Order: sequence, then C-alpha cells, then structure tokens
Amino acid sequence: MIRLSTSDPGFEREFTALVNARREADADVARDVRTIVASVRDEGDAALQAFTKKFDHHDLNQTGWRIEKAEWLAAHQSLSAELRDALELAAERIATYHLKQKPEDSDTVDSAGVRLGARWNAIQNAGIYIPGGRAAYPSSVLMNAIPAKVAGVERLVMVTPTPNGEVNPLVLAAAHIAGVDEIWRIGGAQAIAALAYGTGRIGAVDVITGPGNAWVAEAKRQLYGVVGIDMVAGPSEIVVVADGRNDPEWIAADLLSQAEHDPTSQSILFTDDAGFAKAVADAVDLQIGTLATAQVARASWDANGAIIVTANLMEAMPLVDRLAPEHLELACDDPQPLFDRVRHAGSVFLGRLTPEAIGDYVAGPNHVLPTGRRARFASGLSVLDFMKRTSFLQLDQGALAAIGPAAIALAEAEGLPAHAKSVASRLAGDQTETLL
Ligand code: HSO
Ligand code: ZN
Repeated sequence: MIRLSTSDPGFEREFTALVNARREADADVARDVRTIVASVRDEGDAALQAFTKKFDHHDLNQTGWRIEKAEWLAAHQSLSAELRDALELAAERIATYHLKQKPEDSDTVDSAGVRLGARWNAIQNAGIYIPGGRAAYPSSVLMNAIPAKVAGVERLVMVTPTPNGEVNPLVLAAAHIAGVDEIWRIGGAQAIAALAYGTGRIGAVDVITGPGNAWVAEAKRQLYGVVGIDMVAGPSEIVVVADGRNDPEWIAADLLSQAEHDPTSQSILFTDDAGFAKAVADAVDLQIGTLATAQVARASWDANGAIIVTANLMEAMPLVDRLAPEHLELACDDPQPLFDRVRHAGSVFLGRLTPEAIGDYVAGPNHVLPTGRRARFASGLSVLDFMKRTSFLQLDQGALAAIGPAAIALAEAEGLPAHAKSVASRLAGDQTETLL
C-alpha cells in the first residue's frame, strides 16, 4: 500500500505512476492464447477435450460435455429458501433496471421527403463466460444472462470450467433463474474459441460477454471481429472518496471488498482527513486477518492499495477522473456536488449507506463494468451489448430530386461513375422501354 498526500512535493510524479501502473497480462499469455485458439479452430472438439484434460483435469467424454437441464433444476431446488429468495430478488431487480435500457426504433420523414429510420434487433446467439474456481459467481450469471434475455437473444449459451469435474451448484441455479439455454463444461481461451468458431458439438455464437482471467480476456481480444465482445476486462478496482466522519471500519471493508477478488485488484482511498486515513489503514490491517480471503486481499492491498490525503474532497475529483475507476464510492453527507464533477467512472455509489457490494449483487445496475481506466471510453454491460441496429431509408421522386444531385457530385469527385449513374438514371426517370 502506498500513502500519498497532494501536498507532497513529489505527488504528481507518484500519482502519475499509480495511474499508469499496468496490472494486466503480458506477452506470454498472448502467445499461448494464439496457439489454443488455432487448435480449437482447426481441430474442434478434439482440441477442447485435450485442453480441458490439461487445464481442468477431467475428461469431457466421462464427465459429460453439457450440463443437462435436470441438473440445473436440481441445483435450484436444493438451494436454501434464503438463497433462492436472494437470487430471485436480485434477478427481478436486475431485469427491471435493464428493461428500461431497451432502445426505441425510429421511422420519420425529414424535410426533404426522405424516410429515415433505425430498427433494433436482438443478437441471435450469445455466449456468456462464467469463471470457475475462485471467481465462480452466481451474481455474474445473472448480470450477464438477464440483459441478454431482456434484449431478446434466442439462444443463450453459457460456458464455465469445472475444475476436476466439479460444478458449482449456485452457478447452475442462477442459470436456471436467468433463462440460460445451454451450459457447457469448458473454460479458458479454448472455451472462447469454441464459442467463436463453433465445433462439432457446440454451435457458434455471435457475441461473447462475461468476465474471465487473463487468458479469457486475451482470447476475447484476439477473436474480436470473428465474434462481438462486450469488452476486454482487466483486474477490477474501487476508489473511495470519504470524509473523516465515516466509520473507518466500514470504509476498510469497502476497500477490502475489491481487494479480496484478486491479487491484481486495486483499492484506493482519497480522504481530506489525515487522522481518518491512518484509522482506515489500521482497520484494514486488523480486518484482513479475519477474512477467509486474507491471502488474496493482502496481496492486492500490499501491491496495489493506496491512501491519498487531499486538502478537501473536491480536490480529489480530477484525480479520480484520471484513474477512471470501475467503481467509485462518494462517502459523505452530500455526495451530489462531488458526483457532478465525475466524468470517467464505471459506476458511482452515492452517500455513506451505498457500499459497492450492494451494486455487486442486488441493486439492479450491471456489475460488469469497464476496468483499467476503460471508463474513459466504455460503459458497463447493458441490453445494448446484445442488440444491434439496422438503419433504413426510402426515397420518392421528390426526395431524390432534393438530395440526388449532391450524391452525383460527390460520386464524380470520388471517381466512381457507376455510383453517379445509379442516382442520375433515377433522377431522370429514364426507365427502359420494357419496364414501362
Ligand atoms: N465486484 C465484482 C463483481 C462481483 N462481486 C461479483 C461479487 N461478486 C466486479 O468488479
Ligand atoms: Zn465484488
């Protein structure tokens, strides 16, 4: 963890280093992924089976390639009532929030008489990647699958690795609630390649979303273009802006809630109260030891954590924008003036009683958010990631007369005579004899 103060003479240099620190995969990953992707493309199921043996330590021919619906249903039925209610509350709130994102079609006639419009359609086949092992989160199943179904995706395919053949029943139950159509026991770069190209068993999809480790992220990057992707996700992060009137224990827990995700996660506190900064640092040290996730949280906090003391909270805001964090908490009585200054953030949590963890699970907005400063140009996962738009236009003789000559002029200037003729012949209305 580093401690900085904006009054330090070296602050700008150190803060710039923090902003630019890369916590992502290196070139070796890219090379390995290239090999895996090519094998799956060329050898299909045989390659999938071999990679699954090698990385997940089970034989798909024995464990089964697909997880059948009866098994999801059984997982759902064996949930405790408390967990089932929690998942269902989350699903309902996520669906309600995402329904409002559905875009409107348009169809208008402009002043030149040209009919212009746009029609939205759902993507037909979508794949969602759900990590296995440490990051096998049922909440991520809901966050990926529900927007897809709200969009109207017809075939929603989930892939998830089952290390040593073990399935996480919560993930299956969430898939059941969210309306997933197929689940395959595959993971890693090989699963992304299988979804992108299709194999003998698995039908290709048109878009792939969902979080994953460095190999999964790299496979998505390499296959973008063959399929659509939501984004390339990196290690996640939280920035908390808090005044001295917060309970240091609460803020420490917020910082650790990101740190416990992954050793490459990052948690940063900005505060205008040096005494509070120290109290939070102490509370983090005490709390870390009590967590079952202590090892991961400590690695993340030690390597990537930061506490930054500013003259006042407003001074933190341009610095926060430079970090463009995935999550931003504004923990003070009146967060609105601070929020008004935020331009680059994935999701903002306003006030003392809105911890990021509420948004991770049950509030409604998506928890798949742009990481690693991508909030400068990207947004959280939404219904629009599972839709695309077709524009359309229709002209009559009057409309053609109004805008056709300009098209002819531009076609001639570009040296494209067939373009010019295709407009000019209609303008002249010179249909051939046989058509008349
Ligand atoms: N905070 C994570 C999402 C998550 N948290 C899932 C708990 N479960 C995204 O950065
Ligand atoms: Zn989380």
